[in-house]
Amino acid sequence: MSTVSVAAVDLGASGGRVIAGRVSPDLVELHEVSRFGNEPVRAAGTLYWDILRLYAAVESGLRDAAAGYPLSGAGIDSWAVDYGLLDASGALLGNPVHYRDSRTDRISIPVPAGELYAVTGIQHLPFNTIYQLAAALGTPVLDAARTLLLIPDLLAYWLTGTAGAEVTNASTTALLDVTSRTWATEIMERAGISPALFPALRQPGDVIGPVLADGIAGADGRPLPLIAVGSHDTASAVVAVPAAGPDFAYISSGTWSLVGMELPAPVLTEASRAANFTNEAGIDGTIRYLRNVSGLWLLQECQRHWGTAAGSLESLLAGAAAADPGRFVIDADDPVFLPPRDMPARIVSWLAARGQPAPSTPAQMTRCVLDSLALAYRRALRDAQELSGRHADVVHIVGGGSRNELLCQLTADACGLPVVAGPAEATALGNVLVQARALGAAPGTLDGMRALLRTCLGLRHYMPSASTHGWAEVASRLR
Ligand code: LFR
Repeated sequence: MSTVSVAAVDLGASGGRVIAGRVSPDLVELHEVSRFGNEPVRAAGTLYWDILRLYAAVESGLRDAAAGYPLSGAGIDSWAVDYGLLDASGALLGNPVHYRDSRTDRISIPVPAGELYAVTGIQHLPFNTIYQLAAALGTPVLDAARTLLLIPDLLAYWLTGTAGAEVTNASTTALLDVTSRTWATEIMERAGISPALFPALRQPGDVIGPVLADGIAGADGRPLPLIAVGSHDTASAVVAVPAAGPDFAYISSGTWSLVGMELPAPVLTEASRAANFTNEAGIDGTIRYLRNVSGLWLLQECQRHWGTAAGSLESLLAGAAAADPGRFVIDADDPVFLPPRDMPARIVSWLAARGQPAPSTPAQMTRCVLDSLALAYRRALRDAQELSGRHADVVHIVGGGSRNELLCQLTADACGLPVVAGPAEATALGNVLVQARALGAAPGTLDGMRALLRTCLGLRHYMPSASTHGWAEVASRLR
């Protein structure tokens, strides 16, 4: 194995980055090349992604990466479910709509939930692609559409001219058969969605094509291959969970918390559907068996509402650490917390509707959010183990939330399990490693890639503290 440099484009709901990664047999290093915002735009009542602005930032970040590093590949990951539609000439039909837009409120499809789950294994989230398309049925835009591309695939199309659908992200549409890992055309037809919209599937590690944009070349001026990675950001993050054995659970902690386990096969039982667990396609045929918990979004939206007056994140967390534990808890999974705007008021009214007192300071509110998240993790991890029949003896927290020491400790306490925190850069690391593996510079198996990460990452460990029994009482308040 030699040393390679690759560029990882990682787009999240609030910002994106281009990162250069260098991988050798005993080292993985990341260097941030550029960082940019991702501000959705509301126009005439619809919430859109500003996709051309994002594309411009991706192109310019890749240009800088190519100028600074001898690149052998580039790969793109982003949030899931959202898409752009192309007309017969390949032109984009309108801006992609944001998954937090209200157009999918109260949308239903003519496929019974049990049948949909048995085929796709996807939990019910109102914004799944299948519901977004159901909401768009009969609109001129959908009528004119000939190709649907999920966000990373759309950017890849603009960079290379090649259309395709990377399978880990395709699984989040609820239009993929999770058992055969092929498009679920029968489900599409029953939902009134044309199967012709969906391009051929590609696998992580496949070369999509050379980047055609000016000024983006590989080492020595050679064409730069764009390589498919786990293009769903969560799939890339799970690659970089530095687990040493099979008995682990993970929390990919960012705007969302994705809480679950890695399984060899999907769990498609009625009990699993009722518990709203998802079976997303992972790397190397694995299943990401998890539940979406409304992660640090709750706190980010509170902070957006408070503005700078409430102080920095550090001061809020210090205040939260000193606040009374377990005093205020909400059900972080309640869909009322999905849309943007005035989160503190929504939390207060959620508690008031249940006759419970509400936090009155930002520090108390922050504690309420963190306690509620820890409680939701406890619930999800218990359910995941019970429904899958597998056992976890450690919880890995990866992503930006792994830096939040209070949340890590509360998670250890609430779950009664040791927590290993890090890497915070899991998504970029997973993106980089899957490219490096395709180029022959990283270990060939998930276990091997994780072992490599363990040798070069500083991880933090949290043990459950003696007071974990208090969580049963806190949990009982939500029933
Ligand atoms: C996390 C994530 C989740 C997905 C949500 C919406 O960034 O990709 O996995 O459910 O965003 O796409």
